[in-house]
Amino acid sequence: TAADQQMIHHTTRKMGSSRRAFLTRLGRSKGFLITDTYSSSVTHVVSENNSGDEVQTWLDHQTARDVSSSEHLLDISWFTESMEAGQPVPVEDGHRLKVTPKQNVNVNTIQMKSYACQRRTPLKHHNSLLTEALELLAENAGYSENEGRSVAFRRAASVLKALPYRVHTMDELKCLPCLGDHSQRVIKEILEDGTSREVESMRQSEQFQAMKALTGIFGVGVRTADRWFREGLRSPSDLIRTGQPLNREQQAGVQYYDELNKSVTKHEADLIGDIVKEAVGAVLPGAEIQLMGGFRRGKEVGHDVDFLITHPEEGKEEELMPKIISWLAERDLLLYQKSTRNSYLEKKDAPGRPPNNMDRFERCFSIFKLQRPAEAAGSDGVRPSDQSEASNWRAVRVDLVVSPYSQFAFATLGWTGSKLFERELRRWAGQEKHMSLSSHALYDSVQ
Ligand code: 8GT
Ligand code: MN
Repeated sequence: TAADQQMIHHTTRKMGSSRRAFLTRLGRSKGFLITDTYSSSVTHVVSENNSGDEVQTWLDHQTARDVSSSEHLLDISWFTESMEAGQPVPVEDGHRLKVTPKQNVNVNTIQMKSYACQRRTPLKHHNSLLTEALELLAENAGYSENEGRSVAFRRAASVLKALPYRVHTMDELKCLPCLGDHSQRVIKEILEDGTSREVESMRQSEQFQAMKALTGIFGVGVRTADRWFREGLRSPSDLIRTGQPLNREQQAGVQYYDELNKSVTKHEADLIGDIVKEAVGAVLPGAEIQLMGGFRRGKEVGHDVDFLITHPEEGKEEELMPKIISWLAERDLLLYQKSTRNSYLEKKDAPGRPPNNMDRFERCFSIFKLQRPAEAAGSDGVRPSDQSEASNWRAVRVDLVVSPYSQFAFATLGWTGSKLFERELRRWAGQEKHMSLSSHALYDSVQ
């Protein structure tokens, strides 16, 4: 038998579906593992009456394909011989489909789905030079409160991330969705000159840098940053120097500015996870916690750490947050915290709907005081110069969210991100499926 071998019948117009079904049944009856859809664990791709190039092109367009995939591309003769033998016969040259060595891949036929949630978007991809430029434009559009433009640039970047190859010419982009004129102009510039003048001058501009610095303060949104910019302020130190009135959140943001702008590692996220687990376990045994956001997607660094907390017995999770916070505060683990109650529970004075993508869960925005490992904080060793004298801890932004068990699946989906992916998922649900998706539920909009 061939339990460790996987195959797929590559079907096109040339291998009809009934023939394919027959061969699949036959193979399976002999213990061959045959998949209905392509995945990166497939080892043998079998086709009938297709040229090697056709099969290769088809393979290149499979989003499940790893860059490192190397399957046998085989003619049906290998399959029929294997059927007769009752086991996979050794692959010989005669079985192999001939593939023309690639020079210029014919990429114009690529099938790129138009919603980000329908595609695989790997963290490591082939077009970072282009996507970084487009994401910078998105960031800048966000600073002028131009949400639509910002999302358009992010969508364009996301399409390029999904491409299984590096883009070399504009021709290769012809059939791709979501690439607006402006994005194309910038891509063209970078392909031709290696860099885009528009993007570079924006990156250097005083306004962009000031907005980045000011919105980089915890508790400061675009509107506030923009007002400060127009008043001539450029950085957190300008706020202190001129004695700007700051709310409690912003004060913490300015106080821990440098630390909060250093990325959080997965290791640090896990350490914080252990602390939160201990806190939750102490105040409500049986409660469950889950690491969310970028780390759940496999990122190695992030700007904060997100946790979702629930309890299998519906209702037990109510009022859990204040208890967790007291437990943490008593142990001097919090530098700042602000909780909001579950807004479904405050019927009387609650506003109609929370803004846009905010949900109604009980939530805590906090800054954790995370102990550094002993050697890093040691008094005699060499210390990183940017670390303050006596500090044996660092500040880390942490978001805690509590969800009732019945909504946990939706909350998990909604808090995994990325922001664009979530947005596209909701858009796809609404436009294509006529359903309404939130972090609380999925509704059929018609029924
Ligand atoms: P990071 O590495 O920069 O932290 O990246 P991230 O973890 O992907 O981003 P994040 O800003 O920490 O957001 C984590 C997830 O939570 C994202 O999917 C984002 O859409 C989601 N999120 C919020 N606020 C809210 C909210 O109020 N409701 C819901 N449902 N999701 C939210 O950031
Ligand atoms: Mn996050």
